[in-house]
Amino acid sequence: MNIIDDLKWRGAINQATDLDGLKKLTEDKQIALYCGTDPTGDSLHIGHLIPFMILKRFQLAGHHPVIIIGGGTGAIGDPSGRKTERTLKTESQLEHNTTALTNQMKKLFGTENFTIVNNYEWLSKLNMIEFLRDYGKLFNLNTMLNKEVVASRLEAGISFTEFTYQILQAIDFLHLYRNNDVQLQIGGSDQWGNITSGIDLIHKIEGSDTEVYGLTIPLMLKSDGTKFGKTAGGAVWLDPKKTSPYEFYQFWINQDDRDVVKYLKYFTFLSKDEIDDLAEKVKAEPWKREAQRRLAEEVTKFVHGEEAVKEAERISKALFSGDVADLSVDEIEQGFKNMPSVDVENKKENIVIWLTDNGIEPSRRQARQDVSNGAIRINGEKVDDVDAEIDPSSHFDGKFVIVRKGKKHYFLARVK
Ligand code: 485
Repeated sequence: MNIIDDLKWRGAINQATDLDGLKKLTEDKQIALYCGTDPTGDSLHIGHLIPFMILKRFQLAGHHPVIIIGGGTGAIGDPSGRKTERTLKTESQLEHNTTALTNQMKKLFGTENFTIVNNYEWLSKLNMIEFLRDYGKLFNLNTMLNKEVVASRLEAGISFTEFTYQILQAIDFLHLYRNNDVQLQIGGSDQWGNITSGIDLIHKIEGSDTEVYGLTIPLMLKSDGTKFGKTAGGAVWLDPKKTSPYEFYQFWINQDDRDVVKYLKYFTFLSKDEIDDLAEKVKAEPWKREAQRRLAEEVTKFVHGEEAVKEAERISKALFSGDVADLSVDEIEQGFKNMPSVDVENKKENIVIWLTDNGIEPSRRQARQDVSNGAIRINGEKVDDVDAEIDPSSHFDGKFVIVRKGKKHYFLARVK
């Protein structure tokens, strides 16, 4: 399937300057295309992933992706999609974030047939007279004021700095057109104004028949109306230190039946046939959650690698079955991050006293009852003798005791 038809089928196209022209161009030759991101943070989150996965789809189809990390534009701040003025980032913040983002991108795109550049390189060299004469003169104030991003901010106010942002992004597109043969820019729907600014600039400088295109991707919506990509703990990050691979995997496996097919189309490289097949399974046997499992596997594999998928599956299985004895210390840290935990002394103690004194059971009576009913498991083993002793140093390098009450309730005791 042609890449543009594939994107249409995936529902991944919001606005485009000339889709038929772009389809023809991508059929005729391998193109270079780009997407930019500003170093406002030191990790991407899954909201960013959509445009970058589309770049990846182009790469897999033989085209050449270019990524801009906006060290220059990030020093200014894109007003798109924001109601208020940004606080400027310091130079050292921008540098730190640029390095972190560059490393993440290299993990996703490899080194072959892929270019990553920082627009600080060329934007920082512009002097003001040149900026105003060579570029400023080509931007019509009315057109700039009419861009949705600016128009929506006029009442609350927008600084000259942020107002100028669209010119900088336009200069980037021109720079990449000239130096890297880039003919297409993609981005989220909030980037439409900036992308079309670039196309207008290229047409003015390079001639109106210059073949360049723009395409935006729709905002991801969830069927329950809540914001996509957020959990109770905040955004879902690609940095494994911010969102562990297990949490990442859990995020995908917990998606609603109503959303899962849409996400398979956006976040996996599975073919139409494979996704149609999974869609059938969501209808026929939703309780098996096969589509969700496949989604979690595929996205986790893309972002964190095959090993991380196995680890996440091992943790999920252990927590579900209760056979936690073989988990590693690192797997316990990941799997129990959002479960209740208590700090305990490294001291042997009777189980009833230990459970009560550490606040896992509300009273000795309740503790005794749960233990004798067989509802308590310690480190995966059922303990139903009220006289049993707990030795916190016996498992997991003496770091943890895992308590399970009933089928579902886990507590992590961290040994002091
Ligand atoms: O030449 C460019 C320089 C900078 C940018 C793009 C091209 C970044 C862009 N202005 C921007 O602010 N992007 C956002 C970011 O960096 O967080 C988000 C967009 C989103 C999607 C994502 O980047 O809000 O729609 O494009 C990749």
